[in-house]
Amino acid sequence: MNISKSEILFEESRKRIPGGVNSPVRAFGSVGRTPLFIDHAKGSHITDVDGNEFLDYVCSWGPGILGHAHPEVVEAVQKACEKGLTYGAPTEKEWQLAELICEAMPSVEKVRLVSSGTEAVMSAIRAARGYTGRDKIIKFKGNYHGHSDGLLVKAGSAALTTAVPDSSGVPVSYTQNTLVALYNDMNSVSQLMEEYGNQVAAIIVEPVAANMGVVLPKAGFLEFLRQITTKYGSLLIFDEVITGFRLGFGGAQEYFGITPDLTTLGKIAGGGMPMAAYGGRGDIMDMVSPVGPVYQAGTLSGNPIATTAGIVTLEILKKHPEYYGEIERKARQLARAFEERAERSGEAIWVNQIGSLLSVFFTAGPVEDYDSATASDTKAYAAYFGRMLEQGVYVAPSQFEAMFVSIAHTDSEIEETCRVIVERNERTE
Ligand code: KE4
Repeated sequence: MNISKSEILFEESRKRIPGGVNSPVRAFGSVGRTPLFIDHAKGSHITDVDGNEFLDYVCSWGPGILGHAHPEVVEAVQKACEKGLTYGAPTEKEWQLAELICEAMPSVEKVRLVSSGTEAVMSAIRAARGYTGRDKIIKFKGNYHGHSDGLLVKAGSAALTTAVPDSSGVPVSYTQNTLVALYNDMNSVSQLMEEYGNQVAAIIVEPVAANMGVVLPKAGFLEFLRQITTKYGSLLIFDEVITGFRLGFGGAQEYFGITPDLTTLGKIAGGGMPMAAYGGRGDIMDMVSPVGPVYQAGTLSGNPIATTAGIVTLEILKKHPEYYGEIERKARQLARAFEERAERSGEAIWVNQIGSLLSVFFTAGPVEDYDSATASDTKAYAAYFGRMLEQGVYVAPSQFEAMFVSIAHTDSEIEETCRVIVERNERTE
């Protein structure tokens, strides 16, 4: 049997890159297959180095809300490149993007641009600690906030599938100030706050969890976090790296009507380029250097090419609020297809969907937290993943990620995907 170019590249790249990938989930480890090396992508499609084309529901883990290589974004980036790639000096574009972000999310009075979600979260937590003078933070089991040392404690996302609950190489002392509560479990938060509340700088939460698969906040949960942080003088940080500009132009904070003290953004905010941000109340952000004593810096922060991609992407989304209803409708169609599959096949399937975000879990459910999410049958997920791939549909290679719909996914492509979902392959019975 002839070997695919992806297999050859995977073999070669593993000699030079750990696992042959630059981010663990891309290695297809939890679905037991050779990762596809991608050659190009356009609109709703992604094409691997062997010329196989797929309908893409990974969308680069969220940035691709406009579809791949949106012509307006590409043209603007090409033009920007002709003016130089990076100056290491302030530019008008950084201010324009900051204005767009602050306009979209009024809780963000000031914002600092950085280059990754990890950096945004790490910096937001430092700002929260600097502002409150407190050391402890509370995060939630199954929430993933990037790979900064203090947060790799029962992280979600790839750490879940690689069954390594905490990363090695992180000194215990770096995580002593990280307390872990249970998502959607108010009591677990109350207990921690009763004991440590006056030491807690911030509670950080994914307002919609998307790194244990998509798990929605229960009614009142986010309001509760807002109240209890205010009560103890702690800050509330919404990690909107996924939900920002995804659930709506104003993100989860607009969707649920909750005002966090700090917000972290990434993915869509950079239009697919390495661009992320943290921001919030002006009095907190004024703690950040060079205004205040909280140091944070970055060579490529606010990079003119990345800010160009972010500005054009956000301006398109701002001009087309109707896009959000459209991609939500399509995500709901996909969710219904999974439910129909369960009715037909008797499989244990649970679907969580909100806006254009959804996850199918191979478990009876309900999936409302880390324990119910991790009760899923990851072998059944791997079989589902393989079947979808064989039918030309590229979904997340891990049970604990999200499925993303873009404005480039046409109605007929959604219908085709629903057909593939429902008519599961008998071989996987
Ligand atoms: P990055 O450092 O990967 O840009 O962002 C970290 C991050 C922070 N907060 C949330 C809520 C996130 O989902 C992420 C990153 N998301 C994963 C997907 N689950 C990125 C994909 C990957 O790790 O390769």
